[in-house]
Amino acid sequence: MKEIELLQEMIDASSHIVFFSGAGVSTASGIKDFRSKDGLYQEKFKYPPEYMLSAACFDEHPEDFFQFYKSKLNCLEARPNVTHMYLKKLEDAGKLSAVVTQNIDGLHGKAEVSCVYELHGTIYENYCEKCHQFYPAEIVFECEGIPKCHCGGTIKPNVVLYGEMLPEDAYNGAVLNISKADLLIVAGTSLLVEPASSLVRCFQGKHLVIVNLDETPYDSQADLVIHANLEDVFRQLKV
Ligand code: CNA
Repeated sequence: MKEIELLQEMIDASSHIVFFSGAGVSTASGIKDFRSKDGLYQEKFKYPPEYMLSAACFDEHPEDFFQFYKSKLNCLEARPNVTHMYLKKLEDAGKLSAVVTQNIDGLHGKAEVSCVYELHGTIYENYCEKCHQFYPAEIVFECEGIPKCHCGGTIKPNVVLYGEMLPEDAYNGAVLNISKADLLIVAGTSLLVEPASSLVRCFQGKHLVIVNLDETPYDSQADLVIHANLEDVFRQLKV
């Protein structure tokens, strides 16, 4: 594919690459995304999915929130795929400055990429709302009903729910790295979730590349758009 050759040339010519990932990067690891044809938004739930994953639902209907969270977002068994592993090689070669991700599955970390900004938090961190005691993800996913701390408080996953702010450190790190990058590869994201998607506008470098199955609102601004499966693209790329 001609586009893959072009992307390879851009990677070869760049030394401060930032990779901005969304749920589509993890579908090859068996984790459903939200908005594609096999995504979670095609299923029927008690409330609309945006509400199921909102701070309002966590506060008003915690039973429903945790029922959804535990049945739909449990990806403890998932393993990194070819795209995650390519990024690890790119980092080892000194060419990748950072991964900025909207994913909460921890797969970039499992691939041992060290510079990862998790804009929407991670399922692997969970804290008691009352006493702030840390709990591992297994406790939350494997308990019955609402996960409770020994102090009686509710254990809250450290994932950003609709209606909540992005974590300041991750956001600032993302802005800094994207604004200094020479190549920004945006992959597996519909770019429909704000404020994460607007981070693309911080990019001032040479090449903006979008790799995604479906169209995104930023396609017209990119230097290269590849509408293809990420696995098919990244399997062919060299470091
Ligand atoms: P989204 O809106 O569901 O978009 C995913 C995009 O990926 C779609 O446009 C698809 O076309 C594309 N896509 C899916 N599979 C592939 C593939 N194999 N190759 C190429 N493209 C593919 O998800 P976003 O990440 O844009 O939305 C942000 C939400 C989704 C964040 O709040 C996440 O926390 C949330 N989310 C995360 C996960 C995860 O951590 N793995 C899973 C589901 C949802």
